[in-house]
Amino acid sequence: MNDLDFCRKVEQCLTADFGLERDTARPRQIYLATVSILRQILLNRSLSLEKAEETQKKVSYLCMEFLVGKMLESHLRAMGLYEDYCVWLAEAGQNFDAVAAEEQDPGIGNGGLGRLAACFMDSLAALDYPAAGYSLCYEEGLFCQKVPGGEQVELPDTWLYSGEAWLTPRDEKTVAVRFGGKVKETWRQGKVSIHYEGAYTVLARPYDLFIPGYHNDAALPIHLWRVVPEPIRFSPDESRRDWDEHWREQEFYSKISGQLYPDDTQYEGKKLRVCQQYFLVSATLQNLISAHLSCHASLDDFAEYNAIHINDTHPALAIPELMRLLMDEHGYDWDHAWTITVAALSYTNHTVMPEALECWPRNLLSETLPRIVSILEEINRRLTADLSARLPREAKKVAAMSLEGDGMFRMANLAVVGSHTVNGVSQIHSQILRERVFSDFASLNPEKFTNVTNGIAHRRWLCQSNPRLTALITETIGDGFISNPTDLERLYPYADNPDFRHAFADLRRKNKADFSDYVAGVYGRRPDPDSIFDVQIKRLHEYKRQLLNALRILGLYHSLKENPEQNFYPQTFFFAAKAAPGYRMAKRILKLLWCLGEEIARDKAVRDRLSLVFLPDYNVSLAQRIIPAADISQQISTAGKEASGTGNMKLMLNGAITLGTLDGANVEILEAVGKDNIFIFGKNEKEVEALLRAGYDPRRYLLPTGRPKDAAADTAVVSAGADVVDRALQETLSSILDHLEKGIYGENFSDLAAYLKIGYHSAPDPYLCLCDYADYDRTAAHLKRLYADPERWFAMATRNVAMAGRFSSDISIRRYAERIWKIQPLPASRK
Ligand code: 26W
Repeated sequence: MNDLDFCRKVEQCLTADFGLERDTARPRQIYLATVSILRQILLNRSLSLEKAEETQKKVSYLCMEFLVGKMLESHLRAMGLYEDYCVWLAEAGQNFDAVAAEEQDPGIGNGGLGRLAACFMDSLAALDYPAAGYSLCYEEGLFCQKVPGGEQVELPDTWLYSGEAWLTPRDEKTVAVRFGGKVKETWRQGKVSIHYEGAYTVLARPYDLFIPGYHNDAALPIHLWRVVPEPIRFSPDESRRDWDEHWREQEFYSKISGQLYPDDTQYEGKKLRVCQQYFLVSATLQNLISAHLSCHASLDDFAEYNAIHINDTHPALAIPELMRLLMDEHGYDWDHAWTITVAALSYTNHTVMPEALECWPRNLLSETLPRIVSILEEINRRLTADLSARLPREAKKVAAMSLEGDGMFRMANLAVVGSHTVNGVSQIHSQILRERVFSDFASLNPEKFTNVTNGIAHRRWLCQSNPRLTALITETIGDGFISNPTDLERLYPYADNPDFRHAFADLRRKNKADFSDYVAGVYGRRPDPDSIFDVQIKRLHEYKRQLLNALRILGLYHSLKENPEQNFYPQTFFFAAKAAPGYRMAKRILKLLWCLGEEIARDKAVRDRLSLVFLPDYNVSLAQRIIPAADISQQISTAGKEASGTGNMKLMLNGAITLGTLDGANVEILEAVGKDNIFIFGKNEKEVEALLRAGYDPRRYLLPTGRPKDAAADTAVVSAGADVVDRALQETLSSILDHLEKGIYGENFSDLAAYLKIGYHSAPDPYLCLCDYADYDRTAAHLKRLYADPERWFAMATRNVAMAGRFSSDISIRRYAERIWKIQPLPASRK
């Protein structure tokens, strides 16, 4: 379809669906009509893809989250319709931004994991691989965040108000998923047949969201499963039904696709989470099996045509569920079913934090998924028998590798055992998986473990969100990088070209002014675009150490108060972050950031040089606005804790300079740009481990209590493990902690001071804020001094952009396709 046809169709849709003309229609109706036509085009494309896929292996990417971001502009751009569509709107006196503003950012994801899944769909489509995403069609996404008075308030994210327009219900693909009840096994001639008594059946219907390829004919579906009520037919069975029980169950199971990550602190919440996970995997596998059988004689070759990818442990029940379907519904014996299952499945671990190594209580699984429990037990019986034979004198090791322990089923062990390949998401993270988290499995089966470093959709994170930089790059090296991201390396020599650097500096200044205007419009205060924009944007978590950043800002504040005449380049610190609703410490840190911002903003003596802006409701759209305006990218996690990070890549791609630890993909960014173009500080992963093992005592970094400040000699030096702690550092940190205790903007933060000093649950701050402070402060100060030399700064920025191509998700996806999924792009002949 050409662009004119497209615009004409939108016009026809406006008339047919709403009885409106393009010049009188409201933006919402134009938005709905445009999305409706885009959806029809993409549905048609994807149907032809389904046909092509019959003869080729495809990947199914299972993930509890897909943080796709707004789609109107990105889809129009990918489909080559954007420019003409804007002109067409303008001719009718309409404006693209007003139409685009009708789209809410769909918050159907938490953070890194969900955004990665969305970037991967973009690249799979751009590279024309046969693929589909699978997730749930949540009625509510992750909460919308408000922060009145610095307290996080969580409002429901009703993304479907504008998001529903993108969805195509695929009624014909509806399947049934069973929960609860009792399972009866009947054995006849060595074969088992399974009957369910009193199980509750939930219908799952996919609502498809399509992702177009970049300037090609691809349209990949993300199938979002939604609960639909089962039709009740009058039959003798129905008349015997216990209706009260039925309504109770219906109320519970109708919530399966209600909300992303419901609170699971209580039993009911845990049960709901398990049901969500099983609902996703059961519906998905049934869908894949029936698609396979529609064009193949049997499931013997299922794994030759299907690569099924488990993202984090959330969809790990795909392993026993595929076994169940193969054995109970399709008559396979155990060994054959197991061979098919392991050959089809692969698993990515996305974090080493304990919350992702999910464990489900045995009683909960037995009550909810009785047949799955019997399969898990059998997998485990065979696993532990095999391990005991191979490791005869290592009962402890075998117990640690078992799928069951302490009354829990361990999903991470299950995911490792039931997959042919396990990968981490950066070099250092994959190494930690091999050496620590899954070391016992890796020593038995080293070839199972590999690495694929994460990547980002550079077409969204550069071409779409930073049009000025994209224009400069295109003028300089052409537009080849849009399809071949490593072409950006041709920009490298321009780091030494003053004209290029000045043009870069100019456009950064404009991006900063635009962002300041946006902040002023939405939040009331206008940041100074001539100050350094120093950015930390990510989920709020102790290991990401927003607290360390806050401590340093307090340090700068004190120093400005004590020495107002100092030469201090104005600096604005931006934070944006959501805290998990039940995460008390994260909410306290958020409150500290907010209070500190307010206190500084009211201090006339410093506010022109130092400010802290907390931007509420961090989401993809806000990231797209702030990243092109960032000068400094803070990636300061405790080494060993951040699996990869992808914000670090997005900021680098836009020319921000990283201030970070040797963690996650920072390690590879350092490798790419060299140590003169990235600023690394702090303990490395091995040192962190050693220090925590030896016992970390944060009080070493503080003045001894009970001693007046000036009683000790100025030059006193205290040893803190391998560190040398001088008295000036102790004074700085003690006065920062005193300030927390005295209160900031009327709020007392003694709890945070105590956490840093003595910790809670009797363990001192495991994220080592005080320990890394001195090196952080030194490195940040050095980086800041460089900002005063724009020639040097924009040379570094240029090198960062030039070397960011290797972090495009196009590169990651090619690796997954070649090394793990063994899939090929669709042949050009399909068109
Ligand atoms: C509530 C349960 C839960 C637990 C873990 C929900 C979501 C998770 C995710 C696995 C956490 C996550 O998003 N991890 C991030 O994944 C990114 C993509 O691989 C990495 O870049 C980040 O480093 C990692 O924190």
